[in-house]
Amino acid sequence: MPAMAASSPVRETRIGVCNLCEAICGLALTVERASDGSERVTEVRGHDADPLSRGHVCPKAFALADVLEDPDRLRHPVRRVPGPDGDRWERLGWDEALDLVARGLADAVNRHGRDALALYLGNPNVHSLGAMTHGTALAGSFRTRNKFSATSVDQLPQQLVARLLYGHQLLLPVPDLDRTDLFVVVGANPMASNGSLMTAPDFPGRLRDLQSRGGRMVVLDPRRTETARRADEHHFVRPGTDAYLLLAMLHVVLDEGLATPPPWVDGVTEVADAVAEFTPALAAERTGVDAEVVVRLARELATTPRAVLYGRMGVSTQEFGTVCAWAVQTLNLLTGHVDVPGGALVTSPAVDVVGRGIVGRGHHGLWHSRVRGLPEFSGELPVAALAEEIRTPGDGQVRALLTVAGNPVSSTPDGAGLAAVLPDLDFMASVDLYVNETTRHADVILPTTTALERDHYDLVFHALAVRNTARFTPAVLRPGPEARHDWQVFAALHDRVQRLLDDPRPRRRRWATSARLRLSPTRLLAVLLATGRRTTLRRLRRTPGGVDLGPLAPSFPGGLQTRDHRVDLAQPLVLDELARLRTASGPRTTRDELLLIGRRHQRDNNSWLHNTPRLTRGRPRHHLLAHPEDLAARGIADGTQVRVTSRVGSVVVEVAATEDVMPGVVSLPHGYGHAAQGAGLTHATTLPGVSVNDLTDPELLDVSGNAALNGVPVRISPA
Ligand SMILES: Nc1nc2c(c(=O)[nH]1)N[C@H]1C(S)=C(S)[C@@H](COP(=O)(O)OP(=O)(O)OC[C@H]3O[C@@H](n4cnc5c(=O)[nH]c(N)nc54)[C@H](O)[C@@H]3O)O[C@H]1N2
Ligand SMILES: Nc1nc2c(c(=O)[nH]1)N[C@H]1C(S)=C(S)[C@@H](COP(=O)(O)OP(=O)(O)OC[C@H]3O[C@@H](n4cnc5c(=O)[nH]c(N)nc54)[C@H](O)[C@@H]3O)O[C@H]1N2
Ligand code: SF4
Ligand SMILES: [Mo]
Repeated sequence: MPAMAASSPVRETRIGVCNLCEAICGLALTVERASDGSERVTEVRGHDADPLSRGHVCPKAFALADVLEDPDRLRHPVRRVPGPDGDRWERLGWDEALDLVARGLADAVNRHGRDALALYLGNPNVHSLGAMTHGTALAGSFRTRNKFSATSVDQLPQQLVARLLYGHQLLLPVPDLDRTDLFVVVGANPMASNGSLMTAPDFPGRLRDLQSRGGRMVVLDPRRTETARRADEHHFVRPGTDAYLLLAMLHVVLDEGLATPPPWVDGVTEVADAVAEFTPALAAERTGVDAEVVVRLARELATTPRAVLYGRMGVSTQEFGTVCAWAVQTLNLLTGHVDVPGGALVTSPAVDVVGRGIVGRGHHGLWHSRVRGLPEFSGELPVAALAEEIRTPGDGQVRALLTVAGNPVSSTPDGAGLAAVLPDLDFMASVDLYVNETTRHADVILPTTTALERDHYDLVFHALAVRNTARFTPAVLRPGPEARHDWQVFAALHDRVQRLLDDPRPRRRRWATSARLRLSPTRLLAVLLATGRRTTLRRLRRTPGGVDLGPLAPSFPGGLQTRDHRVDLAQPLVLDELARLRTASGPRTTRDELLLIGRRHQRDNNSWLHNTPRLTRGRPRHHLLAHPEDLAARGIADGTQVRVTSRVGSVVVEVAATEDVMPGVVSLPHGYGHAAQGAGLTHATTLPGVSVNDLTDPELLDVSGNAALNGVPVRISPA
């Protein structure tokens, strides 16, 4: 290294990855090293040579650098010390903190049994290699039935349907965006979200390509979203009624003899019988979409050789989410668009988490929650049941809680109700970077390194991407001497808790887990890659931008995970739901009620990063959006404060009149309302807005147990 004048910092470019959303964009970061050896990120750009993201980034990528320097971020473990003027956070050393947490968790189990300990795993867990390799092992070692995660406020119906139809909860065909000619989007806003269960970095660019090759995008959404604006066709759908629309499309396809299912699909006659009553006329009455449009869309989907239907949050977090998820797959299957280029195909990732059984197939309803009898899915209970499991006395009552990278007070239905019962716990600990609306109730918070300080390989989103690629990104920055990686925290907690339990796991299993958790995620990854034989860690280290493994390719029926390598559409759970839907009258609203839906913005990221100035400046975006007619009918003026009331709660927020929402619909973004719940973030607590989940209802669930966060009946009045 050449000698440098002490005053001139050294700059170099390092390849990293953004782990904030499912697009997993490759980054080229400028890192500046000062003469004292300290390093900081001074610039974040997209990495042009990345075979998947091709240079794309969105404004959120810069927040990764902001997090590193954020004074609000916890850099060492802390203990909450209650005082007369509120809580104080006292610094702890790692050993002391880990001992305290292990003691608190083990005590609850020793005194009250395993189910007395609840876990909540938040969204960023899926975006961390260490959480996937080590966190899941720690969670399993507790053997509690009270395991919860963000899955049941998100994609649970889609995982359940994947399990039922394709034999594995993660075997989900991904829209072949780069080759399709007709992309029908129901309840998703990829222009803002950059895709979900469809890793599609640079969605805007891929859409431009689609449209310039003569392809079309059709959007069905109660709001004229950023995606709807770019669509060739957009139709308003009444929230929570999509099942009628999708089933009517199936009706048309089957009735008009347009079905061309592959030979490995069974149950077509049962489906034809089951959808016979779901006519386009009924769909029009319930959804607000013209019957001719429903018929035409069904015909276009069936007759366009390269076409695909795609549904996401809007259709999974609603009362008939499982029916919607099933209908989306069934429409794609019956119109011959599954497992063909330009339709929807499953990936063949370098680490095949599905085929190699790294993630289990999934199961549903093997046991039920104690209080409300809600079904488990793959060992997790619906998070809508968490508060009542803490609140309700009796055998199996939750007495201790561990949250990892999550914020359920802000992100799950009746968050305020959950916040109200957290202080009743005997003990609570959180693994998190911040004091947030949830972790502020913890006795101890254990902060871990951030994304840019740890090695990353995406075990989940390569498996859900529009193209097969593989990419290993070594840590961009060296963590500080006091920092711990999440996997180190998980390994330490495993060993300490097992030592303290009166009834630990059998010694052989304990030792095996302990030994495995001592290996770093990168060592484990090397083994997974080597045995997967598509590439090696050594090759990935040589090409930090990632290697291209080609477009998605057909793999069914061999690749199906069902026992007989066939797909049975006639699933009893779904057929029972159709019977329930037949007698339902649509969303249960009275005349003065409106239906509340959610909203994501390109510069929001669920409930965090609201303290980074770069993402929060600009036009406020926390408003309740409402149609001018609905406001006029209630004597409410644009821009004024309104009271929004649901069965569970009430909030006051500014309203913005817009014809971008369907009449009868109002919209609030989630992840706001930091001031009300007193998060420890400096800027966020001054950010206006309310938490939409103070209105959403833990009683409104889909059959899978997923929360119906969309289509919540509310009333609004001048505040
Ligand atoms: N009404 C309504 N509610 C919703 C939704 C909606 O559309 N409408 N969306 C739902 C969806 S899809 C999701 S995924 C959930 C998300 O819900 P959650 O997962 O509960 O919440 P997040 O806001 O993602 O919170 C992530 C937390 O993890 C911390 N964190 C970030 N990175 C790391 C890390 O590397 N290590 C550790 N230890 N911590 C980290 C952050 O500081 C933050 O506190 O919200 C759901 N809630
Ligand atoms: N910028 C940004 N990107 C993100 C995130 C983020 O917070 N910010 N979060 C990430 C996460 S965790 C996820 S899960 C994904 C989600 O990705 P998406 O599903 O694409 O995101 P949403 O914005 O929730 O889109 C849901 C759409 O459904 C519509 N909708 C609501 N109710 C109904 C209904 O009843 N019927 C129909 N047809 N539509 C309805 C809403 O108006 C909205 O446009 O985004 C990811 N990407
Ligand atoms: S789209 Fe934005 S937030 Fe998502 S991975 Fe890419 S840069 Fe990060
Ligand atoms: Mo999500």
